[in-house]
Amino acid sequence: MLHSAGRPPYLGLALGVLLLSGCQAERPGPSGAGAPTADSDTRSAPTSSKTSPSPTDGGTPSAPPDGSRTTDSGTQTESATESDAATQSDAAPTDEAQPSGPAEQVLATGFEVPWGLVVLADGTALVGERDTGQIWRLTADSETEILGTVPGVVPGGEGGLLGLAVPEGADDGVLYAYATTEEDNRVLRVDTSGAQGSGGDLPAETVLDGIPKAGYHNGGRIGLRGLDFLYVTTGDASEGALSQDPGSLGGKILRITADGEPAPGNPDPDSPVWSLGHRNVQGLDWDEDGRLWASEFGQNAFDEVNLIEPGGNYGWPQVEGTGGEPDFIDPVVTWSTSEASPSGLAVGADGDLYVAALRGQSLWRVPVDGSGEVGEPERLLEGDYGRLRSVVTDVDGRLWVLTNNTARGEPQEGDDRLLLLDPAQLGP
Ligand SMILES: [Ca+2]
Repeated sequence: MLHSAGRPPYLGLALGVLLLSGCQAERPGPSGAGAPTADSDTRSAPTSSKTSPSPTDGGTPSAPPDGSRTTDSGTQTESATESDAATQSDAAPTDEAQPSGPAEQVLATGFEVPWGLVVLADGTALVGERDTGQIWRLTADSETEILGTVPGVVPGGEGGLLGLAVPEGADDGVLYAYATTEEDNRVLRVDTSGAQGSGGDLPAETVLDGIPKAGYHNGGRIGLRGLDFLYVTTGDASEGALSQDPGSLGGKILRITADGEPAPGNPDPDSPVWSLGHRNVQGLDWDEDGRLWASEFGQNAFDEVNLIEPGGNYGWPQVEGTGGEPDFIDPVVTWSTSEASPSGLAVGADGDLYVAALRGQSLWRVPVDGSGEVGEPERLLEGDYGRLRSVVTDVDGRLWVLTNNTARGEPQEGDDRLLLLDPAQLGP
């Protein structure tokens, strides 16, 4: 189990490792010492690390969004309105900014386009890399190793190895993965029980296939409730009409059994569709009362957080943001796309929502009261770590966050990183 008081033991081991890795002149590729058994991989493992305590002015929240929105030109992809010129290159990195206060620790550095993140009850983290299809394991005692590779992943655009999920309480090496393949997006069940850290292909079987894929809007998050049902977020694959088509798996939140069948209790018992009218959902989590919250990329103007109801229609492509139309369910939170572009979402131990923003380069905290009413979002870590991809709450209520600067944006030395945050210490 994780230590509920004080830092976990591995944090103390890591400072020197970061300093060593900071001297290296080249990337890409995870650097470092901590590791490895990655003998079949030319890269070394991501480095377990910890930043030096050099607080900056980062983390001071800016004003929450108000009613005056700016509208960007162009369709929003995960970063379409950013400069994509700064995609990952072999060039030496610029000086690394190391924003870190007592509320934050950098657990590992050097991931290449990380996306999926699972934190197990024993403090082990699994991190999937979108384009390599590799899964890294960071153990609670600071060991970082490559677990293996999900077979059949065909990265392209925003597609690749995306969300990961492990059934609560399972101890048999079952890992669910959302992956873009040659034909489609699909949910795979990966067997990690025999993984020896060799980096080779992991055994995998298809749970659900036929989810539309495209360069943009692949969705990709998997949520699990207990051991039984998988909730899968999909995107419209750049074809908005799919979102309103109940026969398409695109632009939906799906609810399926471990065998890929429509889960008992679905609105249409013969369909895996749980909710529809989504553009590109990449974050979801449940609160203590069982409410399902999901984050969604908007197009030009409004990103969304939605409270998901079974059978609910969330409006895309007819409505972006708040439309007030009776047939559609309006979001409970909207941001301008420049403020957010929200990928991962986690419900914190405090019941608030934490949303990892790519373009907004922030962690947004959305207060939620006991009745499910949301308050004004609060912007945390603005710009401190660049683009943020994923956020997970662990059993001790801490937040684990993956950055996303090696795919787009402006990678700094050490990117991409796995962060550990104490939400109680974040903010003003
Ligand atoms: Ca909507």
